[in-house]
Amino acid sequence: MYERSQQLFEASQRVIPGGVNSPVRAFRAVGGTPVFIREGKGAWIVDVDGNRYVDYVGSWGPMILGHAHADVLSEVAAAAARGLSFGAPTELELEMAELITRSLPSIEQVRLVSSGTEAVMSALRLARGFTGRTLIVKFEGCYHGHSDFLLVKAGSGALTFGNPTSAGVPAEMTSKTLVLDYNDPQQAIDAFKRFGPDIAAVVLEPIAGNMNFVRPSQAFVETLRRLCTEHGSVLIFDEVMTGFRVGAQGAQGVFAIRPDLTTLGKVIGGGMPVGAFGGRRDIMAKLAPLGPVYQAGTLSGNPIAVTAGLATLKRVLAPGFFDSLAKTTAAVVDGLVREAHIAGIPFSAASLGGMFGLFFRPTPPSTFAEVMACDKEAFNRFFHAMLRRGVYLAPSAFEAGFVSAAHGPAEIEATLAAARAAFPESRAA
Ligand code: KE4
Repeated sequence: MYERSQQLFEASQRVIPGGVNSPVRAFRAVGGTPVFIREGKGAWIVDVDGNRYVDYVGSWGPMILGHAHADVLSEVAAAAARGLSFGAPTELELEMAELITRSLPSIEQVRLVSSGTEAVMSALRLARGFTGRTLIVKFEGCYHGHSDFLLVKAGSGALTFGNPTSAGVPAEMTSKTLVLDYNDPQQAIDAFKRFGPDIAAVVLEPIAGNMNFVRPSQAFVETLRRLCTEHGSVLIFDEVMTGFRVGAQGAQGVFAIRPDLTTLGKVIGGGMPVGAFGGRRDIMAKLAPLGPVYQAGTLSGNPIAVTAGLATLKRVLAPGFFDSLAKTTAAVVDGLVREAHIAGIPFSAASLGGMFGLFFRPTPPSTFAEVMACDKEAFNRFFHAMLRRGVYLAPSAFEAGFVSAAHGPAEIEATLAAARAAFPESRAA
């Protein structure tokens, strides 16, 4: 069933650390051999052994139109024929910046980069440069890319500064990062009481997709907005995952919160490397070449990547796109909950737009601790039972899932039929 993937994985491990170019792809969280993908079309991917899967990873969010969308491919091909990269301004970057600033009113100016990590790293440097302060507040369970000062876990006691979660990150790099509990407004209030004048920025995933799928309470996001306003700190919504994924105006539209800076990625590249950060004009004015905060990138705004992103966003922003996508996502998760209950499995799910979370616990979690208490082993058994039946879920109990516009009744039926057999197999032997 997976012979060719196994061969390729063995060979890859000889020349690529762990055999993969990004750790989560190695299946270490779920066990087993990662399947190597040969091609994708619409909602489906095919591995090198010819096994077909309904894809709920979608390259971790970008493939919101589905794989190999004909119109996107033809626009990318036409752009490629005009040259791949110039390192000079192009009209395409203006078109992308105007589309983003039109779609997200909190973004008055925007800078394109090549990844989400780069977007968040740059936004935080900009926030520090703008405020002249150093402290950063983040939340346990949120992931913002692999910049040194964000690879941090909560300090030993409440309101103590973070410790590195990765080797190679010196303690002083995380000593200015305070890690608080997601969805705990009081703790944020206490932190600002103690450190407010020194806090440069608060950064959060406005729906946490890197600890599965956790929605913030309205009180939590409103409290953060109020605290940042009162103390002159920069509120950063990391919408790399939620931007143009949970709705036309991202999570900031869902919660009606105007962040000072927003980071974007994934969908805005349509599968090609694009990230972005932007927000208040007075903050963006501090950025080189206008101001003293340096940031740069050889392939920032690359015309081919931007073409893929524009071709994707134009279709995503068409009237009714998210209504239809949200209906498909709800049909998938509601069906899974129904099948789990028929099988007598403690299971719940949550979703917004084209993003969802699956939990082996009776109710959706609202905190990092509750996510950590989910039955991870049951998920891992379910993951493989679904994989064997042609459904490709995110290979980790702590990752969100993604639906594309190409998912339809056939994919939903295939998914629920697989789940009907897989849920009983999620029980411990
Ligand atoms: P990238 O550097 O991977 O483009 O973006 C980093 C990033 C920043 N902010 C948020 C909210 C993110 O979700 C991410 C990246 N997400 C992961 C999926 N959990 C990417 C998958 C991977 O690491 O391979």
